[in-house]
Amino acid sequence: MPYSDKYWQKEEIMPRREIEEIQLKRLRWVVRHAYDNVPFYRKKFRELGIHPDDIRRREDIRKLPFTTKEDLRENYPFGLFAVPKEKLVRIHTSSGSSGKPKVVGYTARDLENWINLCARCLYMVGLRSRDVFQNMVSYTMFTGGLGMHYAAERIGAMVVPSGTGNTERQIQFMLDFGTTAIHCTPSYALHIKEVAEGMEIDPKEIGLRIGCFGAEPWSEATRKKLEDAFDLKAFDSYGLSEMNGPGVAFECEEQNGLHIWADHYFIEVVDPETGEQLGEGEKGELVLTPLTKEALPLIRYRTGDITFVMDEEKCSCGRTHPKIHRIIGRCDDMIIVRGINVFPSQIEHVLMQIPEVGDNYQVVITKKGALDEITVRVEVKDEFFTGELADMERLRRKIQEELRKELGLRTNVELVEKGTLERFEGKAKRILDLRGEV
Ligand code: DLL
Repeated sequence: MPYSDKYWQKEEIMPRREIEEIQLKRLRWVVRHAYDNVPFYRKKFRELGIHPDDIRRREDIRKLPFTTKEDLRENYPFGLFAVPKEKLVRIHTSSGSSGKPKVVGYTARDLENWINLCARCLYMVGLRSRDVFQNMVSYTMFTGGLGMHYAAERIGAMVVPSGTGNTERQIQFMLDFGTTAIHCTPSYALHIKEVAEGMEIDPKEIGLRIGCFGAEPWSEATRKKLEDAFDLKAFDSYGLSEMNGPGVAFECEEQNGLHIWADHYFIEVVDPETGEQLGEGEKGELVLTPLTKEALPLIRYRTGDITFVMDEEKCSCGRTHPKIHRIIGRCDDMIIVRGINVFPSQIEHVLMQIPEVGDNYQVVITKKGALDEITVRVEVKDEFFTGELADMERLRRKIQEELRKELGLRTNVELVEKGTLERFEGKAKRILDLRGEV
């Protein structure tokens, strides 16, 4: 049994040099595996005049081609798989914004590795066998449900597989079963808080200790809001279906950056425009190569997620794996207004610090002539909704000013009553891009 109250894995604390040795060994394996078993890669490698034997040092990864989301879609469903179908034991999909979903597959060994990595994450944030873990994400094609479910079981926690929806019942379960840890998107956690308050239950009374929140960008201000409301510690969880699902990177007790498991993923950050590799501390697109995946060995996969690798210094938790900054946004979520780049997470960060602002907002992007305009629709907390026009105008200007200070540009702000905007059980869709509309 790899997990117990007294044990954590030696892989988490081994010297960086050893991690790098493992990386090289596994990189060479995965490149050879892809070349031998995926015609797509053999063709690409030949076009570039490279061969798996050319990978002698870790730096040689730069010689390899990137793999994109489009490559996965174009090879729908199983075109990039490296094993025959009878070796697969499960598939999941990731629904993109358009077209065919991306299909990802697992051999029995892939599943073992994945469960183990997710268990590492949960153990890292303090989940133990005495905990009750309520898993409030979708259990179907989304990787978040089954991925974390098996990991919490492996630690020996009692799992409540409640999935999404029926929020009042979720809260009742928490109270009845003595839930101590929850897993959901941060936007669903905000919704749970609101519903609990509506049921006249103080979220603090539920008795939660640990919140694992991920699958979408969220901000430091939202963390504070959730921690204060539920009296728990909130940890950021990052992953993507193409790299198994959750369990790629996770915050430790320090809550300052996410440890990314370098014995299973080779990490690069590149300039999204040029593909050039960037150094530590430089913000760019995260590129990942899974080092142990048998079913789907994607080489230099462009995640589309913006972050940077944090300083080398050893983390106070003792783990030696590098850390990435919380995801700042996705390349395709970036809004460019009058030459200024804006990520929705920056808007969220400002709004969640303003006491009068409720938990829900929406960002509408429109075109006025040649220029893009941002309108931020904000729900006002009941207790601040006075109905007095002058009060509302004062608040509107205040929000506009706070946003201007952070973003460096003027936005339109529209105040709406609590309950006006859509609530989310999974990943929130807070951006409404109307630029394509006439
Ligand atoms: O969202 C896997 C997951 C499940 C992660 C549960 C964490 C918890 P996909 O549906 O394939 O997989 O979506 C992956 O979601 O490329 C990011 O853009 C975004 N994302 C995931 N986690 C975070 C996070 C799952 N912590 C895509 N912060 C990724 C910001 C995140 N964005």
